[in-house]
Amino acid sequence: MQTTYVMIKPDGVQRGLIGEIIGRFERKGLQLVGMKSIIPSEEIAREHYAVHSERPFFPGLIKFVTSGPVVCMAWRGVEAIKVARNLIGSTNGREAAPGTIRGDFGMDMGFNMIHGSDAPETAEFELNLWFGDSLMEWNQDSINWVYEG
Ligand code: D4T
Repeated sequence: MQTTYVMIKPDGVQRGLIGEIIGRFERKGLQLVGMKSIIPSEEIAREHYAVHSERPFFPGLIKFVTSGPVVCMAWRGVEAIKVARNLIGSTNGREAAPGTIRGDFGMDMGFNMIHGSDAPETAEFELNLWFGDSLMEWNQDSINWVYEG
């Protein structure tokens, strides 16, 4: 099992898409092991996007992600990182495949509604950054009807 960090960004919250987005992860068969809504501090936003700190879009990205509430989530499942990225779709909503979150609701590169970890190391870093050690360990009975063996 893998756990991945997923975050609905301020544009997704502003547009009233929280329920729609969470429902897609839930219906897919992933297990929710962490969730909270906060207005991110500049400090945590800068850490989260540190890899982009030298890029020209960095200041705008930090301003955007700290502009209002985000929904932080941790989803668990077999290959959860890839599964979540597939549900999310490619970065630019205009090019993202229909059926994906960005493909169905997005028209922009910066306002792309949602973030998902892109590798195991990133997931570990991001889960620790946003949740520390507060993830929930629990048995979801329906899992027996999600995976065959
Ligand atoms: P995140 O990290 O938010 O899940 O998005 P992606 O993994 O799909 O895309 P990314 O890391 O390349 O970009 C991070 C974040 O920066 C915004 N962005 C990106 C932007 O505003 N302008 C740009 O040119 C790029 C490349 C969008 C997502």
